[in-house]
Amino acid sequence: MKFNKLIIGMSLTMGLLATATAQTTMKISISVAQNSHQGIAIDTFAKEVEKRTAGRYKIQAFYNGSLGGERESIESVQLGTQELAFSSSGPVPNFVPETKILDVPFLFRDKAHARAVLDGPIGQDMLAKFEPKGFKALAWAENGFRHMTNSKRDVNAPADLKGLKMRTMENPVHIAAYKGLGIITTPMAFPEVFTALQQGTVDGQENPLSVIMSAKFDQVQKHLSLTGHVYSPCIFVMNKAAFDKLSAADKTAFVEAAKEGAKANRARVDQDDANGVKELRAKGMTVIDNVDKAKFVAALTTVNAGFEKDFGKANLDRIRNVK
Ligand code: EAX
Repeated sequence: MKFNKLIIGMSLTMGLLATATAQTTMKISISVAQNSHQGIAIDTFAKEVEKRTAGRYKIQAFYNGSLGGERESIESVQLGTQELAFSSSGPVPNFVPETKILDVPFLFRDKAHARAVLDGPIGQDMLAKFEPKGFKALAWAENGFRHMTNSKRDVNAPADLKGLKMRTMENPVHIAAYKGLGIITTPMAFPEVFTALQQGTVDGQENPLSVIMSAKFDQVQKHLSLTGHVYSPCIFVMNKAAFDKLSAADKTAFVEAAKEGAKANRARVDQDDANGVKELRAKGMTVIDNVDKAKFVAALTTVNAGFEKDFGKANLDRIRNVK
């Protein structure tokens, strides 16, 4: 009798111990290198989740599109084969159409404006739009302002873009806008871009300095123009069912960890924007840093009229008017 009690007592203790140390591992991925503004975002997130859940949750990070490009990783999150992803907003409208408005060219004045919109009511309302689609959107972060690179010529004005074949993201707003600028658009997943540039399948691409540097596009592109034509948001997305399974305290831990990741991400984008031109020039790129943006805005008049019709002028103005 005594012995039985001992056995029961021991198994109970072992069971409790097992529960106390049980660790759940979740995957998160990015399409760019670890040494980047996105790498620091997910590495910070992983560290913060582990810290805030006392190690009960471990985040396994995958870099360089090793789990697929952004569209694929978001799809995996929606299906639940991967719990988390960090992605640009590029392919997101294919899942959550409401986000399309964020990628309208020349919508944001600067990063401070974009960050204020995303962290304010407009951005926060948009996070809720992910839920009916099977996602929990944890926090906004960013790539930064996108600029154009190519292997053919200096781009000072829209006329210089005529006939350039450029890789674009799989985003309908980008594709419409770049066509409007005279570019021959080739939508392609990010992991294929370096090779496409190297082999001349496309002449150019557009991305923020953070991405251009971490992807080493300077090795395959000669001309960079600081067009800043589109602000590129990023987002931490999680499979909704996986999020819903968390305790209330762990839910908060995941959201706060994502906010910390976003903070580290934005600080790195600022740093890359501050150093990027000098670094890329040192690596041999020709950088046009006095692009006449008004000419690009003017070239987009027709396209922008279409966007105003599609998204509603009031909605665009609501974003533009955020101080
Ligand atoms: O998020 O596809 C792109 O050009 C993105 O900007 C890149 O994957 C980083």
